[in-house]
Amino acid sequence: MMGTKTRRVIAQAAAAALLVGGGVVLASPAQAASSHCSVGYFCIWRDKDFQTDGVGTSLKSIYYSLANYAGSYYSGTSFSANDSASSFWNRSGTSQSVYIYKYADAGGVSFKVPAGSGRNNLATSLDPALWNDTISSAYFQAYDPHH
Ligand SMILES: [Ca+2]
Repeated sequence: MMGTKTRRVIAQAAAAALLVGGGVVLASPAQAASSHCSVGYFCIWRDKDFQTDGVGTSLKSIYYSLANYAGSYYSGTSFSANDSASSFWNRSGTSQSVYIYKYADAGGVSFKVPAGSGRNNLATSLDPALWNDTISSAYFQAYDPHH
C-alpha cells in the first residue's frame, strides 16, 4: 500500500509534468519568432515559420521605419530582404502597430500589423492574402505617412 506521503509526492510529480508539458505547448512558432526578433523591432524572414534558409536568427529587423528594403539583407546572408519576406513579426513593444507596404516609400497596398502579432506563412495566409514575397517598406505607426 502506498503511504499518504508517497501519494503526495506522486501527485506533485504529476503536477510538475503537467507544467513542463504546458511549457512545451506554449513554445509555438510565434514564441520562437519573438525569441529571435528583439523587443522594439519589426522583423521579417525570407521563408515561412520565421526562418531564412533554415536559420531563425537570419532576419531583417527595423526600428521606426525602412522606406525601401532593397539593399538590405537577412542578417548573415546575401539574400535580399526586398520582395522576399514570407513571415513577419511585430515585436515593437507597447502598442505600436506596424504598417507594411508592397512598394517602397509607403507605396501601394498596406497592411496593419498590431503589436505582438505576425504571420508564419504569407504563401498560405488569407489575412492578408497575396502578400508573399512582396513587402518593400514598413513603418511603425508613429512614423507612417498615411495612418
Ligand atoms: Ca519568401
